Amino acid sequence: MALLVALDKPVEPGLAGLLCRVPGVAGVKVGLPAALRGGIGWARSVARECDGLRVVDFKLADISSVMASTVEPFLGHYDAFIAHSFVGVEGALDGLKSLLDSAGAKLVLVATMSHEGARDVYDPSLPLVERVVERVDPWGIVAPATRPGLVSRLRGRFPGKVILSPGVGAQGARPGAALCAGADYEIVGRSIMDTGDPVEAARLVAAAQERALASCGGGAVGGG
Ligand code: BMP
Repeated sequence: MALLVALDKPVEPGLAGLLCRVPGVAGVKVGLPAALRGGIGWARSVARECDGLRVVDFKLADISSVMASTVEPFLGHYDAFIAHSFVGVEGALDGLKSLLDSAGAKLVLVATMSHEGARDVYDPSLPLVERVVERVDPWGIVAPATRPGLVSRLRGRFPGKVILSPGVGAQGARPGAALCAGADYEIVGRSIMDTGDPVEAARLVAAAQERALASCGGGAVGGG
């Protein structure tokens, strides 16, 4: 179970549930454009349909009180929340982490990103980001499937953290590339959702992950 389907547009009722039941699909990640267009009620209905890992991805980057009020409507409905690491600890990630801990929810910090522009600021800042990760102690980190070397580096640095890797499919990485480098989950959006049959597309991506893992000698994935 190593595939997280990224919902960046609202989907029809029932589809999230079908996707979550595809073998190999671990859960869904709801992005800001989907939540803005679908609304909080839609996002909660997605969470009710899917009994896998449910992640809210608003890439939070603000002071803690604002991040707290952003996540509050989703607490009790979603399992994990993604925030940027560059906002730092005091007055920002410390408060968010405490809130999520007290609500029984998980924090995921972006370590670096999958697009080319991540080389401008995020990549050179990786040593600083790693220090933030050490201090905040999130459940998981985001690392790019497009650059599996960085996934390996972060896996070595943080053996106990769950690694979520976007960039498979539309951004060019092949299914399994990040899993073979040490990620627990690959996040896949458009190459599943922008097809005529997202359920079948998810099945195909999950099967491709399995084949890649078999050939790189990867073991059970989808840690938590
Ligand atoms: P797609 O498979 O369509 O490229 O979507 C990737 C998903 O992963 C999007 O929801 C995006 O917000 C997210 N993502 C990313 O692409 N790169 C990152 O570095 C971090 C992300 O969360």
